[in-house]
Amino acid sequence: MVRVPTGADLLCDLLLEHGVEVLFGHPGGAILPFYDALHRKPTLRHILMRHEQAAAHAADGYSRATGKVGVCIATSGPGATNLVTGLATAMMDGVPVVAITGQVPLSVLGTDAFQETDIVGVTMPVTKHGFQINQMSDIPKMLSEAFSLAIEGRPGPVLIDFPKNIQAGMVSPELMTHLSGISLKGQEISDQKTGSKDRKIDSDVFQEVIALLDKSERPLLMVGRGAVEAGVTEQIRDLAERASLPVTATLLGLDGFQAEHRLSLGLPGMHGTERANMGIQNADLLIGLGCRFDDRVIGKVDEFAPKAKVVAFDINPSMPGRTIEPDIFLLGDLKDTLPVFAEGVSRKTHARWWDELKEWSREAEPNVDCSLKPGALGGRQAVRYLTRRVSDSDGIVCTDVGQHQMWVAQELPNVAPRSHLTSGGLGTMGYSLPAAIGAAVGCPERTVWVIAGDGGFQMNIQELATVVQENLGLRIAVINNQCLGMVRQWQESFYDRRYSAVALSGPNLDTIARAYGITGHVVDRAENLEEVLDFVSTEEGPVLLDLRISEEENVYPIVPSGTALHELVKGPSLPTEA
Ligand SMILES: Cc1ncc(C[n+]2csc(CCOP(=O)(O)OP(=O)(O)O)c2C)c(N)n1
Repeated sequence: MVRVPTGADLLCDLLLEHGVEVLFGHPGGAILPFYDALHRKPTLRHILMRHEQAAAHAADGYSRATGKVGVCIATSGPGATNLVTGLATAMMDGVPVVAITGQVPLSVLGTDAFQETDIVGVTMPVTKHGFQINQMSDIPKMLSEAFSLAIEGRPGPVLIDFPKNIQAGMVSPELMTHLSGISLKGQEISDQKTGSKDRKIDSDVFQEVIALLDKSERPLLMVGRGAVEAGVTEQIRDLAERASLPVTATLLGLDGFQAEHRLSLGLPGMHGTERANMGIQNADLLIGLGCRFDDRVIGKVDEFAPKAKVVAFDINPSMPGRTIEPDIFLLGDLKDTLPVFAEGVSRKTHARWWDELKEWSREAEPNVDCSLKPGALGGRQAVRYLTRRVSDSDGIVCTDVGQHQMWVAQELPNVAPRSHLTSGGLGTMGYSLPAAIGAAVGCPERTVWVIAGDGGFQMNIQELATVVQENLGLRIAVINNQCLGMVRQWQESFYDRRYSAVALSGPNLDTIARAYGITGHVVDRAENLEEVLDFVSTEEGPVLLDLRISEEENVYPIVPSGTALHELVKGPSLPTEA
């Protein structure tokens, strides 16, 4: 007997047609018909996450690592609301994610039914759009629109709320016939992403920018995640090399420009290098490529790049005026705009500018000794050797939020695009482990590393079970300072050492790892680090390193809030001589 497909079957088929291979989710009552349909679709892989927040982060990590749209699934009510932080994280960083939530049947919608939440309303500010399916015929159209919207312009999350009765309802023969005439191939969707060909490119503006660069004596490029998302990192390197342009890559653009390239100035902003920050403050032309000039990058807004004309290439029409007003704004996908600009750029050496830049340190903390001579393990030291392993393994690194995140940003050597995953805009603790799950599922051939703080790691620690169940060979390193390090640092520096609610006691992560069936190692001495890293690098994984460091180490440089980039504090103030 031929089985009449349900709305949920139809959704599964359409997901496959859109090129979806994997979903990250957690089931529940209002999404059961969908999970039942999934049971009939073995080609659609489902990863059972232990928490819906983690499902959203995993979809986000999958997308950042692969360049495809990540998909997450949750039930109605608490399942759906648990997605919110993950969606907000993806929204802030421009990551294309489609979230599908179960909803109570239409017949009881609006009655405070069991597990009913207006999730489209709740997520409105943290998604590009939310759809609620109201009838069977909405399914193909809304799914198609959701996938288009997620990748169109500045990418971001889109939500589809799917009432249970429509999931379970039968698709009419008329709708089936109608659908068989429509092609919804994923290819068409990805074509739309590059489909800005009919956007008029105003060549006068490009000529103006080219002329500005030609005249400029102290130019500087700032690369953001937009460049990674647009896939133009090689063109940026060629452009920079041709005109000897200094390049600073933001936290989310770190994998958009090789850190060890001779033209790299390092990270800009709050924990940026002296060379990058002083470069920005002294540049006469600053060209942003797919970066949104966020407050952590620009410091005191009125004193940001005071000598520079600022040019911003961005896909988001609402970028100008949010934090800064660029002198010239070039709206469009970098894929389209960068070649037009790059074509007109001529060869230069900017030798004098480079002499000036080299006076400022490229290293974050040049005076910190990171050699592995016997002694207590340090945070920067641990991160330096870990990130080398990431680079040597051509790996992907996912970080959490806090001091360790900044050490990674400062220490990360060359990595390929889509290899540094972190929550930059929202700064979401708990991001790293689930994002790494998404990355490992999307890129099974690559080594995926997690570098987390002990605070953030515990926010999604339950996902160790997912790692084991899915047999993902993650290398997990927890930089364990037994406290909420970054908050402690701020309390030390800006609240006169009044430490409030920052001490974390336990748990023993090594024992926790073992409870999940993961090998754990504790390192607290510098001289033991390399040996353990050698072991970890050759292990199949998963493996967890509990790297114990002092709680007192701070991240430098720092541009204190409300100050300008040139007011960066280079290191702890040295004790005054008696
Ligand atoms: C979900 C969430 N809650 C709170 C914060 C505020 N916050 C920022 S950094 C930080 C401390 C992080 O501590 P830990 O994870 O141990 O990392 P460390 O700074 O020690 O490297 C906190 C609480 C946040 N960013 N995200």
